[in-house]
Amino acid sequence: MSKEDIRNYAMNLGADAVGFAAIEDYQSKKSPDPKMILPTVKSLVVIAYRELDGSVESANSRTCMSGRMAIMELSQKNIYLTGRYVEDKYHVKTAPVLLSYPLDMGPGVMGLIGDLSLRHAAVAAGLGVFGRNNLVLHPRFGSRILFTALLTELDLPSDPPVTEEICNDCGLCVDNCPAKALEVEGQTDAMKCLRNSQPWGIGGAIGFILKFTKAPPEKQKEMLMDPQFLKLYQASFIGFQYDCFNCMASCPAGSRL
Ligand code: B12
Ligand code: SF4
Ligand code: SF4
Repeated sequence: MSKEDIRNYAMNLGADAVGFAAIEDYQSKKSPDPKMILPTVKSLVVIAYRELDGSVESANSRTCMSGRMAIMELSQKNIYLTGRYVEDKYHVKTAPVLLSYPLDMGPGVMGLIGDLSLRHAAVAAGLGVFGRNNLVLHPRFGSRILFTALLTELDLPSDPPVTEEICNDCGLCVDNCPAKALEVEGQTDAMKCLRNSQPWGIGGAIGFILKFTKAPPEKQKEMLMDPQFLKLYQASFIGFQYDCFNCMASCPAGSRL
């Protein structure tokens, strides 16, 4: 009863799919215990949004990122509204996990492990299965889907898992990864992916600062007018900016394509 009510509520806000997982069905070896987020957690509500095909496939990286930022904004608002709806109606606590960040930037983790693995949460909530690209493939939207989650104190059973084969093992994701980050099955080389997909991320900023501090004053002036600095400046207020969507865009899975 509460599952359908919550699903309808989130779908009416503009989500593309909603799934539920009992907390014991969420298994992600490398991730922290979800009780670190909400000690009394009993279930996860996983809310999914599809990427626009035209933004994911665009050769203009600003267009790709515009589509992503639009989902970030919608999903951020919706996770709050859904959490507030569940708290008010069912008198339980809820805690949100957003699309990508904030992330734990502490030693040993350095932004590479989320507080909750949204891919494993999505699989446990019956929203899809892992593909060769290490993304979760949804039966209808394929790889072009993103997740947020709400931890709740509601005692809810998991939705049935997806049992159909969605990944057809065509290898297009592997071949189209410019960083060669998907060569080993079941493992994304995070550093190779990061260098290629987030050139204006932390690595880029550290590299620029190191060069800048060693440069003579005249060179420093030049460096501040360089497109590299201007892009880093933009990233400093926009947030992480992805420059590569190839493993999503090249994947033919999903019946809409
Ligand atoms: C940190 C991070 C990254 C890091 C990766 C670090 C890592 N090893 O996971 C970097 C920067 C490299 C990255 C890249 C990308 N990311 Co990212 N990322 C995250 C984030 C914030 C945390 C992930 C995490 O906690 N990983 C640590 C643990 C869980 O990973 P792991 O146990 O080692 O599992 C890995 C493998 O073992 C394998 N795996 C695990 N179990 C199984 C089971 C089977 C059967 C198989 C085949 C594989 C497999 O999958 C994982 C990939 O390395 C999540 C959001 C979130 N909170 O979950 C988004 C997220 C995973 N990213 C996402 C996306 C879309 C991307 C990119 C396409 C970039 C972009 N343009 O958006 C690329 C794709 C890279 C790829 N093909 O794997 C989406 C994935 C959506 C989906 N449909 O699956 C997420 C869920 C964001 C979201 N809210 O939707 N990301
Ligand atoms: S985002 Fe780009 S670099 Fe990273 S794994 Fe996907 S295709 Fe490769
Ligand atoms: S591109 Fe092909 S091999 Fe890669 S995940 Fe999609 S269907 Fe699977």
